[in-house]
Amino acid sequence: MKGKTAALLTIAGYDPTSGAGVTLDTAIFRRFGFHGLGVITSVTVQNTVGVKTFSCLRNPSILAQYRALAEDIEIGGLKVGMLGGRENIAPVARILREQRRVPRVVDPVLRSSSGRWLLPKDALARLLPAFRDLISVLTPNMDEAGWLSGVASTNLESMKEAARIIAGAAGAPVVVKGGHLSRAAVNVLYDGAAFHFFENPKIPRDVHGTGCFFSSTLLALLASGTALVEAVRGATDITHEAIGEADRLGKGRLVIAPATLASGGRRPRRPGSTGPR
Ligand code: PXL
Repeated sequence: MKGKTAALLTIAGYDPTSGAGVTLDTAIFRRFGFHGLGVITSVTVQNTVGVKTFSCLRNPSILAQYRALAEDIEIGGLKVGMLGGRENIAPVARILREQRRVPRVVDPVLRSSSGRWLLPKDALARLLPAFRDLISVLTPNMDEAGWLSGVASTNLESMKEAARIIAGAAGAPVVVKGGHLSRAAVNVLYDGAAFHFFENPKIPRDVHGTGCFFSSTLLALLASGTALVEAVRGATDITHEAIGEADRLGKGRLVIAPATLASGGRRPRRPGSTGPR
């Protein structure tokens, strides 16, 4: 008889293109052999060109959606993406507290690439205090790291400083994703004691959803029992591959290709990380 397959949960927004958000995250969980559960925080109206508008989902509430799943299904790990409104911060903090025995990845989605705030700016200051000591790892991009830390992240030194400040405020390790650095794509992990750097050549392609892809992949690796540094290395390299394989869906940005999301999708061909600096 086959054993029970573990389930991973994403708490995130709905992107009708599936280029990001809950439907991308659950596809990634399945790629790694997990069931994919989703709690929707917000509904966006968008296409590959950009986000036109969104609304924060109040009914059914996040907690009602979550309770129905948690009373029935064992959750092996969870990821938080777009929250969509300040009213979603407290219920998500409660869920993170309830699930503190499993890996919890928080991707602080603050703004779309097309420039729309996906968490109202006035909620920004509440995020880290509310989630303090409830997170396994936090995954801001360079812009988000700047807004969360107050240190504009433009190069490795400022990414390190921002990571240290955010880790202190969140009580958790932080990966600052450096896909927008000018020379190479370098992710910087601060684990509370040391910095680790994960480098790949830059691929000059504009791909939507790479932040969701990275954080969901990281959760799947952590939930598979991979230690943090190795999981960040794996997620970095798998995301690099996914960017190389990305597809054109509409008139705007590229999206992650269906083949990349296929069950048992390809693993990275080579180690793409550098040692500590
Ligand atoms: O890529 C950030 C992001 C995350 N989640 C949802 C989104 C977006 C950007 O548009 O729509 C639901």
